[in-house]
Amino acid sequence: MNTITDIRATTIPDSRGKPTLAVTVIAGNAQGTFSDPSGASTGSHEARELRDQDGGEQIEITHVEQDIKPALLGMDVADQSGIDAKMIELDGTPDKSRLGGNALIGVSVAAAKAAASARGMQTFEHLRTLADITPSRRVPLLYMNYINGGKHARSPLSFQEHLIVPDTESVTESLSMARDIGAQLEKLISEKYGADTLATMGDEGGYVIPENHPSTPFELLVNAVEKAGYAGRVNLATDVAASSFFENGTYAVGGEQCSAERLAELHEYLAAHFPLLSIEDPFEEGSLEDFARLQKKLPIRIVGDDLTVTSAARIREAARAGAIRAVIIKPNQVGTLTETLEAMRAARENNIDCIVSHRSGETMDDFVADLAYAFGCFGLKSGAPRKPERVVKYERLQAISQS
Ligand code: 2PG
Ligand code: MG
Repeated sequence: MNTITDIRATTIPDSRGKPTLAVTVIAGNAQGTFSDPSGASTGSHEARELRDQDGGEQIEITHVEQDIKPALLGMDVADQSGIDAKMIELDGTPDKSRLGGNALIGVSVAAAKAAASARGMQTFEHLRTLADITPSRRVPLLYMNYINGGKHARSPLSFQEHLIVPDTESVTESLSMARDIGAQLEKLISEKYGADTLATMGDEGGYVIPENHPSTPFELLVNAVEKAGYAGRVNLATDVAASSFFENGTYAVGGEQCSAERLAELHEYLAAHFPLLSIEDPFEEGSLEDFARLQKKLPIRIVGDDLTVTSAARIREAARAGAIRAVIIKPNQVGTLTETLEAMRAARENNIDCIVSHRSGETMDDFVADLAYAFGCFGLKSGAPRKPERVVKYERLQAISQS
């Protein structure tokens, strides 16, 4: 048994320049570090993050080193469920607001990495010993967000993400297709809006265009795919993140206010005219019935993110309603690795595919690639491969899926 001998925390800047927590768990000669990501379009049921606005990141360091560490010292670092249960008990709130979801997930994932290292395993190999989850495919598809909107960009586009998803098992091929498509897209954007437009980059590395019509980004992506010579080999996807433009019962799309029915018609139009593989959060997070109505109409995957917040209970509820066929998995939404794995199991037991995701605020940590690969998830969503904190995750997936 490798017992936990020390836990250390510090803060580092995330990709938006805000301080975020990096936690190291030490077990004798082995150690693991996890640097927390942070969302901007967060679901209201996510684990509560305690950050600078709550009184300084110092609070988070204190929670890790003074509250959590004494409770975990001497525990078996490979006892993931025991470690997570102890932290949940110590926190004692339903939304992890006393110690902070970011403190808990930092320790939780760092412990898993330390355990992998103590056992002489790769992180994904160790993860497979923690849970039995039915795979969707051998290697996850890459979900790459090439045109940013919503809260991730200063853009008039309401939808948050417009993604390309190359239809291949090879990560190397997927990345090289993305590069070619990106080059064509750059030309198209520059011709249409002027070269200056290229200077702005969204949080996730995508282009930002001065356009508010919801179909324009998909038209640009289809054109870029064709010009790059990959027609028929690349699907598109979108994360609508509809909660972010929902106010007083209506949605603000393309400069107009529209009802849920009108927005549903728009989704149906987009699904009929573009090769869409999935639509994430097509309605605000409280609209389970609207999700279900759309999922019943469309043959493609409706995806829960703000709706389901990596919670096994909420995923089961969405499954019962027939509301989704895929779900976003973000460990920091729920706050521990054990609960993340429970959410993934709940999804697969209900034939719902998992898409493991980064956050819009990221670090150089590549754990999500191991998580997505370990359990044969349907997708890995990590932005456009144009920013180092996004690329590092795709490169990790490339390395482990070839080994
Ligand atoms: C999302 C994510 C990641 P954020 O909505 O899926 O792309 O954004 O991290 O801001 O919640
Ligand atoms: Mg989302």
